[in-house]
Amino acid sequence: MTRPYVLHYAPDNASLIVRLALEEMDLPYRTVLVDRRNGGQRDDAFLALNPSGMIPVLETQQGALFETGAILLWLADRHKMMAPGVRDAGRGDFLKWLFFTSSTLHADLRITFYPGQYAGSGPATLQALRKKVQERVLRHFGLLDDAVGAPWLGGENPSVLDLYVAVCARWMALYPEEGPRAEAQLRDFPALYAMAERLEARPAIQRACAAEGLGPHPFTRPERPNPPEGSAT
Ligand SMILES: N[C@@H](CCC(=O)N[C@@H](CS)C(=O)NCC(=O)O)C(=O)O
Repeated sequence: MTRPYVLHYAPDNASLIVRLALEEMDLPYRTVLVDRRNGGQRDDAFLALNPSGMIPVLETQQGALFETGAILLWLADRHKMMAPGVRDAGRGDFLKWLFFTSSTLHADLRITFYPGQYAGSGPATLQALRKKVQERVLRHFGLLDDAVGAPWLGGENPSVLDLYVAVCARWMALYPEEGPRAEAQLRDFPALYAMAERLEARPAIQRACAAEGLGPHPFTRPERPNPPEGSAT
């Protein structure tokens, strides 16, 4: 019998994207909460799974996987769902935007969430860094908006890329909890907004979001999470 996957998660963290994929693919999994309030992602037990100390980790029969984009691609390829196959016409475009989302959009968003990990500690320096990077983030969403196919980012079917971009848009609207946030909403990107609206109507997405207390419109009208356990930060 196949063992269930084990998702190490915190509510509304990057693990959410993996949970959305697991629910959409209808794969068996259980979750282990990482206690963010007490820095659980830096515990020895967690570091043994992901030495970079970042959430998510997905335990699989091939060992512990980390990096959101890698996990999404691994699941999609292994289960032949939610991504064009290696020989499909849309594969190149899919990979290009998946890597853009992971290594450019998500990486830049991280700087706005944790500016202290990237620059000196003075409040003015951190605010200036955040502002600069938020401008970049808006440009990235603009590029993705232009790239949206019909009706999904990858064309006719929803892919893990749609999940990744929708969650990044949610975070842009909600975080950082304090300090200036990006001066844009998903509504400013009409093709992405329409994609996100379709996504949040899907039962699997609603199940995953309910499990983390994200409200009925997690992407188009995002609210602060009210999770049954744990905390986002
Ligand atoms: N490149 C990583 C980024 C993951 C990431 O930023 N995780 C956040 C939670 S959403 C985290 O672990 N933050 C805690 C920290 O950086 O100390 C990935 O794609 O998985």
